[in-house]
Amino acid sequence: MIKDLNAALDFALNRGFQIHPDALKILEQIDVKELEGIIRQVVREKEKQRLYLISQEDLEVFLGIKEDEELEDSHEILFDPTMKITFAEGIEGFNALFSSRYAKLKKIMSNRPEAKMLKPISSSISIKLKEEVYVCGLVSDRRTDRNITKITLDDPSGSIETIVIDEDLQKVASALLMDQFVMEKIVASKNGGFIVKDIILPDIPDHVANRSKTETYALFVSDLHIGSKFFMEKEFSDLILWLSSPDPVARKIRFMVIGGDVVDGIGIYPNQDKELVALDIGEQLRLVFEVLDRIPKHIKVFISPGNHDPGRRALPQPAMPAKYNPNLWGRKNFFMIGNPAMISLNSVKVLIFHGQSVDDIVKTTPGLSYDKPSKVMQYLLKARHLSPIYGSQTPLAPELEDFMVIEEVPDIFHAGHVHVAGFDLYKGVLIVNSGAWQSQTPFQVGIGIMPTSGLAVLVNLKTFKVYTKNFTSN
Ligand code: D5M
Ligand code: FE
Ligand code: ZN
Repeated sequence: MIKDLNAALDFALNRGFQIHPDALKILEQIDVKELEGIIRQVVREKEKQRLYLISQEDLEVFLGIKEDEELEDSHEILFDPTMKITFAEGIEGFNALFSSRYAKLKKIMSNRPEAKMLKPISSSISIKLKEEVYVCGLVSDRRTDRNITKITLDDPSGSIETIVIDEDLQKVASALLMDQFVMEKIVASKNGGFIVKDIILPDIPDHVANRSKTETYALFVSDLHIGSKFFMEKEFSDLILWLSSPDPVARKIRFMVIGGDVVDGIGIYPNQDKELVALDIGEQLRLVFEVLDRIPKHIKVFISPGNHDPGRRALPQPAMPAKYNPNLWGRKNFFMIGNPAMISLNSVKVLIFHGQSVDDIVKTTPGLSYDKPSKVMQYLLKARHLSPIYGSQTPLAPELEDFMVIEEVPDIFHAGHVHVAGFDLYKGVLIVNSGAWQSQTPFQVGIGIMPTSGLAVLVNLKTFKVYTKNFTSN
């Protein structure tokens, strides 16, 4: 017995480990047949952490003989569009949508000191020469001719064309998105035009994030694309297995957020059927449940849809309908929510948005690209809107209220969609793009997108430290 113990210990000692006498006492109790396997696994875990002492606690945690510290796991769904969607029709709906956008963003802007000098556009048109005023509205036109940029703003009272001459301001102007809300300081010039002196975005103030009292972790994933030949079934299954392992981080996970594109869907892009393993949405969702059902029940899972998921395409999207997947709706620790949604995890406010609008923004904005999705997400925070551009690739529904306005500043802003992971801290808000669990598709090969696939993103909700764990073999 002692001989076997010594042989097993040699494995650790030869790798530079020390073993605490209290740990030794535990090891002496263990069945010899299992001893070597246990020591090898503990050594592997500790080497990853670069800690070379095996303590009593390590073994207690590994063997599951120690109770976990009390980890708080309270949640609240603060905003979910599912029950608010009205399916308003036609032009009337869009008028209401844009009035709502204007009103909500003007209210956000009214916290700024300049807002005291705001004037409706209709009365700004008759300001005296050299008089300065502030106007705000939605960008309805932007054009650059030679050295000047012209921006047209609309508010409920009217429309005004303004002229940007200053070089630095032109840079700001060139990044403005169509239908985005801005405030401008303007002055009337001699020839009857209005010269822009300043461009102010709603933006977020410096933010002190809410934190969890305990070191509870949240796992962020998106873009599984289950049903696609390129869904990384092995890697994702390994992730789910790991959730039940004795790994000290895995043991602290109480929340999992899935940010859309859970399935690959049907008829989402031309000739998609050639890249599918399941040709029916019900079958794809059956596979989803088969995979997610293995998540341990002490983890609360929040499932939000993306552009590949069933429900409706236009934003905001309702939660995936129960008719396709009653099991997902029935599971006690699963929460089916819409896109976007805001949830609270131990008081930490998490804004979940699949990220469809990133495509339109990257296309029209100099300096933003697919390889830095967190910078695009930062721009959304500055615009205080998740999908400003109307009439491009991202469909917006003619709701009576604009649910895409970022009314409340989140503590964590999570998106996916572009299949490239990225993190950032902007004014105290943690920005997370969680990559994908789908390997590079032929389409992505064609346009040169190298996805970040198989990377689990974990956030310690007390410290806001981000951890990643790579589940691919390379
Ligand atoms: O989108 C994944 C990423 O790939 C996202 O940035 C859009 C881009 N994408 C995907 N399909 C197309 C087509 N057909 N045209 C242009 N861009 C595309 P996902 O939502 O996972 O499909
Ligand atoms: Fe996707
Ligand atoms: Zn997507």
